[in-house]
Amino acid sequence: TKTPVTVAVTGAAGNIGYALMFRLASGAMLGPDQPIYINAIELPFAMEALKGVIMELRDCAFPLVKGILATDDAEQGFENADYALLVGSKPRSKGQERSDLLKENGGIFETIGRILNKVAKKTCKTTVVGNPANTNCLITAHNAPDIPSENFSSMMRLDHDRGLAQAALKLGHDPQDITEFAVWGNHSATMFPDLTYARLFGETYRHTFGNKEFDAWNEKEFIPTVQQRGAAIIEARGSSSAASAANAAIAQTRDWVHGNDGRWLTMGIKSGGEYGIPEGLWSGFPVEVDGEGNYAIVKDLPISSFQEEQIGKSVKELLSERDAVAELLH
Ligand code: NAX
Repeated sequence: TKTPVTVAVTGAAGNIGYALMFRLASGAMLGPDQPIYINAIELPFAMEALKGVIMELRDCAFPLVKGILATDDAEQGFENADYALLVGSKPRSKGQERSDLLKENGGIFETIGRILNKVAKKTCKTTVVGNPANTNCLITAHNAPDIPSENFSSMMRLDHDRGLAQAALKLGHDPQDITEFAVWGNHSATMFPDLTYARLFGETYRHTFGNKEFDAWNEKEFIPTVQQRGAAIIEARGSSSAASAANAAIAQTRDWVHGNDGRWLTMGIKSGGEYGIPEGLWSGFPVEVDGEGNYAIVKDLPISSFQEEQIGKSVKELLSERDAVAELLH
């Protein structure tokens, strides 16, 4: 049997946390043969709610769970962590400026980065879910200089899976039938879900769709639907996506660790300047994973002027977010 690993989760008593904890404990993230310790980290005011979540978690009697820690002390929570899922973040309050929200959340992730650097394993893999996820991830990695920056990814998988699902639904196929799809840029309404290279059973998606009709549908329906999906869910459900976000956090981390049969994924990762995306930004890219914990950006893709324009819009937003938190990045 494998040695247990430690998974730290912040925001464990929140909406996403409530869906995430049980999937994690069931083995959906690290596999059915990997025992885990779960360290649930919350703010002091949410500790009572967290107690309830953990009572339920115990009541599932999951065989893989070897220990559960509930704490509002992040140093204790991240101690020896092998994986960190950073979900906890402050929602925008009424009338608050976006730049103030960025700074406030940036402060949270600055602290978490320092603590990870100090107490987590140097091999710890971190997935940032809390918004603005890409910029929060940049801040966390920046403040954890002893952990390789490749070990920090921001969650773009929900956007990826939303795109796959819409594209598949349109042609009456299964999401798994579509390959070579990815989302570029920021996890926000500026993201660019990109079907340019997508294939359906080897044939291009565009061709199967019908060359003539594709562009209009892509630009008027597909891209806006994926970009606005989060808002549409809030409108319909009365609160933001939680179970699908938890699923995406599990899926992104699982595929990063265990691989996924050569399919492209979207992960928010540090740019090395690829495809004109400025070095040091965390952006969505098409990536491939090797099943041993490594990923690489898909290389040498031809980029059209339409793609360049779409990617550019989102990159501009990422740059302005980075500017807004510049004081946390020295
Ligand atoms: P909730 O407000 O329900 O839960 C957040 C929880 O985090 C709360 O229980 C809060 O006490 C806790 N928390 C806040 N700061 C913390 C800290 N410093 N340490 C530990 N815990 C802390 O929000 P929820 O709906 O669960 O969403 C969580 C985050 O995910 C939000 O920032 C949200 O915007 C973001 N999302 C990101 C997505 C993505 O694709 N990257 C999609 C879904 C979601 O919108």
